[in-house]
Amino acid sequence: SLGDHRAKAEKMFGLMDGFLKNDPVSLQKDIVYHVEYTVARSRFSFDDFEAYQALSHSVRDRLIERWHDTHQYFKKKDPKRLYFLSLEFLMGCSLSNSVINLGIRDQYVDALGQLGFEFEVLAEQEGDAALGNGGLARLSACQMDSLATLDFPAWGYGLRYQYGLFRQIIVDGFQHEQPDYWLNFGNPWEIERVQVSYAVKFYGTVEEEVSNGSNYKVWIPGETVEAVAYDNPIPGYGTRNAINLRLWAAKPSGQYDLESYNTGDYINAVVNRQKAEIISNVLYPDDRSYQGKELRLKQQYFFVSASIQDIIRRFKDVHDNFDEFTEKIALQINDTHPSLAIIEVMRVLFDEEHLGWDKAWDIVCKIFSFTTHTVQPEGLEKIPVDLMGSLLPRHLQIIYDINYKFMEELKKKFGQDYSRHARMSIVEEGAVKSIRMANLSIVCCHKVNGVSRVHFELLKTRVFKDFYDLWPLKFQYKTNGVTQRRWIVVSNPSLCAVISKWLGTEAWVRNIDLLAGLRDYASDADLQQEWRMVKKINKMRLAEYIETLSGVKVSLDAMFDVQIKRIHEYKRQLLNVLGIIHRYDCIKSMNESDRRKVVPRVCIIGGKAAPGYEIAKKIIKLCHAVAEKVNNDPGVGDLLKLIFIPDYNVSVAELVIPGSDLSQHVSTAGHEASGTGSMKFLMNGCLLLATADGSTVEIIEEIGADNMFLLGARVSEVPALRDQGASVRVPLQFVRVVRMVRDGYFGFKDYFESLCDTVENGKDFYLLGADFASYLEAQAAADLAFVNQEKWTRMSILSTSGSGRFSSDRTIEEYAEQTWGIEPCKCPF
Ligand code: BZD
Repeated sequence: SLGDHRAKAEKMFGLMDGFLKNDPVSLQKDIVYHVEYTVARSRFSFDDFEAYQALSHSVRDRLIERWHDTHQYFKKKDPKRLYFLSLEFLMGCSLSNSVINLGIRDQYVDALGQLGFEFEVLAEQEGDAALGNGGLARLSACQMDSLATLDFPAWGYGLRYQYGLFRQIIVDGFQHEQPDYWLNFGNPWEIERVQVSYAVKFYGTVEEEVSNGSNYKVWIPGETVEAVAYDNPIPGYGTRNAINLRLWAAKPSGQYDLESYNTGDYINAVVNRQKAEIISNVLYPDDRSYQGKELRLKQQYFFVSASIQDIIRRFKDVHDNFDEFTEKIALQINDTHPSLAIIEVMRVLFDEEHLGWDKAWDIVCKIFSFTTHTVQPEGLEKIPVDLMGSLLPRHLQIIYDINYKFMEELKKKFGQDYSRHARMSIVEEGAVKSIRMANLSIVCCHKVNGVSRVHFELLKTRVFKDFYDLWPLKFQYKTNGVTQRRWIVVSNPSLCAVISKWLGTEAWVRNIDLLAGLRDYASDADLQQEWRMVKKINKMRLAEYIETLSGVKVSLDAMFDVQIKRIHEYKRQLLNVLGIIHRYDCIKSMNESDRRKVVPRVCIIGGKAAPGYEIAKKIIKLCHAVAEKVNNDPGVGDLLKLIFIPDYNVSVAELVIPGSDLSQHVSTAGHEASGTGSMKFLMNGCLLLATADGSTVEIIEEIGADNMFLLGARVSEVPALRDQGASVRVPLQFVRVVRMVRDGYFGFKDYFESLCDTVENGKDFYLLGADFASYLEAQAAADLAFVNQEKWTRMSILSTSGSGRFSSDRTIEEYAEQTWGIEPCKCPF
């Protein structure tokens, strides 16, 4: 009975000593306890990795307490919840972030110090959780941090890949990919929930069934796989709230095919069951192009189906009908990758809950919103109809039904404008008939968000023009943001201390607008000196890392000029390398007195190329070929160094960003939907050398064009330049540096030929030649500014102080109010 249950719960609670304590002795006891009993090593003999494991488990215990309380509290209050669905999350490391958000870092540093351990050394034992590709995936992680910190009742849902994004290793300057089996040594940050599991169905047929005098469709699946939950607590900063990121892993289903067992082929039957796990095995490493692959579609539906079952189960725990569904649930889909969720909810409400089409449709249209991260129409997801029909036969029918009604609506509105109907249809006719997932999402969601103002303009005028004309109010944008907790507090403790000292408060960690207060001191000599000191410390850390990696010693007096991001033609790492070649060429031809005026540079490039992206891989090889020549040229010395940092990931970014002076964001205008790396550099007081693309346009408004180095054609100028083709004006320096590569000045003449072809003879789609002169000018302006350290430091302080708008806290507040309609639900301390 309930009374018994309560008595039991009270008795159990009485056995606990209240909440875990955070004084040094309690922490030490906990750590030693975990060494002995969790890691199962003797407390007299364990290494740094085992100490890290024990430490993590003691932090995890504290996370779990808050996470339990938060969910108890959410359950009691039953607020409208946000469910954030994303196929990718780039969480990076958890230890440092957790202790900072829990507010117990100093206590741990002390406790460990007394045991003879250094917190930082143990933290380095942790490996990155890299369950995503690039900007989209890191954005999800930043947004989870903000959702928790701002006390929003939110859940994240995703896929627990066994292999995260591949590890990049460089052999003779070429990229090779190695599997990232990140779970090899266990993962203390997750909680396996074997009892939280759902059956996910695939294939099979659809049959008619009569129930209560009505006809219903019943899906008879051909295969069933079990989804098991792994929960990852996400602690907020300065709050007791800790929300949940639930990742699904595929396991063989509880039900099994009796027949194969009865035929006596026991071994094969077991082996076949095991194949179910393949679904959550590996992350697709392509961050743009979409191929209609069956496994990818399976991954999408697998995670969507499990999440929707979980969400509906939670709702039904406290509600006995669906009347309040739309007041309690908001579902956000991160790009179109989880858009099958829309159809799945429709299927469950219509086929299983028998709500009737209109009611089910009405609910669906009220709860879903989606954000697109793409600029290129070619980048939009399409799923071949044959594939959809075989894997998810009932979903395909529902998509057709939705499309039929939508086409009827279009006819009423636009009459016989068939080309418009064809453009807007969810189903694309053609050689391969496919489902356009973006069209599907726009039709079914109540809001479609872009990720920057420029992106929004492109959506309205190009990518989704027809839809914008039909439903202008559906379209909005929320400029992306990043979390200052990870990108300043965790990764740049020295800067964090200086900021808090000068603002006289740590409140900016939760209220980023306060950073603007630094503006008043931008020219203050004392702040400037402290600011430069911080930069120096961070450059030292980075220089040490570079030396360990590459054996190259770099000068701390040089300007550290950094470009780190996925390698793409549109991001124009090639423009950067050609600029470096030009610089090298100039230095070589200088006399001694001119050389004394050169501002020394350490050029740092890092990023992964998708495994099948040939040109991107050639850009990586070119970086290495140029580095080999430049770094070993005794005539150049410290004036120029080029370093390629291998295996770029979140942790590498945490080290590199604070140590950079200048960072490059030089995409061809109109190609970067937003860009979030620039925001992290901005927060850390690194100056930007950038094109007026994506979020940069808004950064200019915040810090002023004279506090950065702008270059290149604008979005509006790009089409005309493209039309000029081979007759576009290209400076002689450009012709010369490309010629050097073509002629084999850096070796590998034949290999680089096709790379050179992408920027010459009228084929320079990304306009490297057209922007080259402007690029060199911007670089020269950066040199000039760097010589005047007072001016530079002032620009740097103004960059940090103007970065407030680019906190994900602001982005999330906007989503909460304008898109999701959710409110904070703060768990009492
Ligand atoms: O999303 C990126 C955009 O290119 C950036 O401009 C933007 O800042 C961020 C965040 O909004 N897009 C991606 O990162 N896209 C992917 O990673 C991706 C992954 C799988 C399939 C398609 C795209």
